[in-house]
Amino acid sequence: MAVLSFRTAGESHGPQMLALLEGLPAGLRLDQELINNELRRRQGGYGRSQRQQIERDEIQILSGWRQGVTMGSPLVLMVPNQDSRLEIAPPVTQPRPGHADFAGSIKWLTTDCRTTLERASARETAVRVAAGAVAKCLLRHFGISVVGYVEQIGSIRCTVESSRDLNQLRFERDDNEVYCPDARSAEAMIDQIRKAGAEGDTLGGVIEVRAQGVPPGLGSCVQWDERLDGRIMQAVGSIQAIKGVEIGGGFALAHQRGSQVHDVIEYDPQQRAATHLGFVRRTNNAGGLEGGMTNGQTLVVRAVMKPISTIRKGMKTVNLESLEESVSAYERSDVCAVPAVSVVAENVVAFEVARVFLAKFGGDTLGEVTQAYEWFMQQARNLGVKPDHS
Ligand code: EPS
Repeated sequence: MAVLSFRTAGESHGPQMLALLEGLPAGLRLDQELINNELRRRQGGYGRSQRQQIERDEIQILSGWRQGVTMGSPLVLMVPNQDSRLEIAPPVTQPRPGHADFAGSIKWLTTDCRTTLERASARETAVRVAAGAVAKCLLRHFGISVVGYVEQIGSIRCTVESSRDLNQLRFERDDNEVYCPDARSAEAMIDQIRKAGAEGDTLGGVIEVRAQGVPPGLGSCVQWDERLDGRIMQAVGSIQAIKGVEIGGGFALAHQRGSQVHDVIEYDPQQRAATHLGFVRRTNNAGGLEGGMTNGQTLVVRAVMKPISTIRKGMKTVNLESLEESVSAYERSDVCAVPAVSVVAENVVAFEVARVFLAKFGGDTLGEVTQAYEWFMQQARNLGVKPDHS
């Protein structure tokens, strides 16, 4: 059995974006409507560019399934690009500060930033979302749900209490154009985006992802690259324009003492059936991860997105052909893509959870995975109650 993984291919203005995904067990029903819904949400959000009026992202699964069910073979996921014009797109010689344009042009020894920007583009996140949505088809089979939303845009920040019900959060998030679960903050965010756009500028923000129903013991403390916190930081930190990732209390923990930060452990036998096995943590500063392993509490991941680097009013740069002072290139741009990034982060976190889930419970068929999961949960529930858990 291959480890659950995916790689992507495709250019922003090429014919399509692609992902090759492998490591799923056979027998898993893939829900195209679920996948397409995530793709639609990623295209949306207040502040998106005219490009999203051209694109109509819909998944095509080219291999690895039959009659709607996985076969244990690699999946090829394809999202066509409607704005496909790679061969005729003009060169770009004025690198945008903050974009991959400059560093990539030096790296590939060219004065044409298009060599870099076509692949660096956040268009690639369409297929990352598709891969994550496929992973969600597995997770929901085991009662795991993942929700991402916007917490801050520009200077407008809303606080989402840790006790909020995830379904309620999702419902309120889906009720406005910035995917923020607080309606009043959402209005103020929209206002800020409108103002930034009118001034030819862009805005960043903060997104949060929560995953509930995740069993304890996923990931590992044994090797650095098996620690789930590290894997999540890599997966989320590699999303275009992300500049920081936090788990649980994150950077705010620096200001407090250990006794204030760590989540005390209690036990309530009435709650043994839940994924946290009756071990109650009244706070969740750890964000569901201790020692690189899930502890049965809700996973909490936060990330900051810098403001988009394609700016209508332009920024000072150098023309790579003439080496003269110039203004950064502009064709069109999102004013704010923080709502879209909340969808991307939700789906990449889902993928990482599915990866460690299958690392622990993996098998060739969904039946084997289910059996391994149920056996483990049963043993874990008996910890302390029934001494022999080997
Ligand atoms: C992007 C630049 C823009 C965005 C694109 C990401 O593309 P274009 O240059 O065609 O206007 O629209 O995002 C998407 C196409 C998308 O689907 O998210 C960039 O430079 O990263």
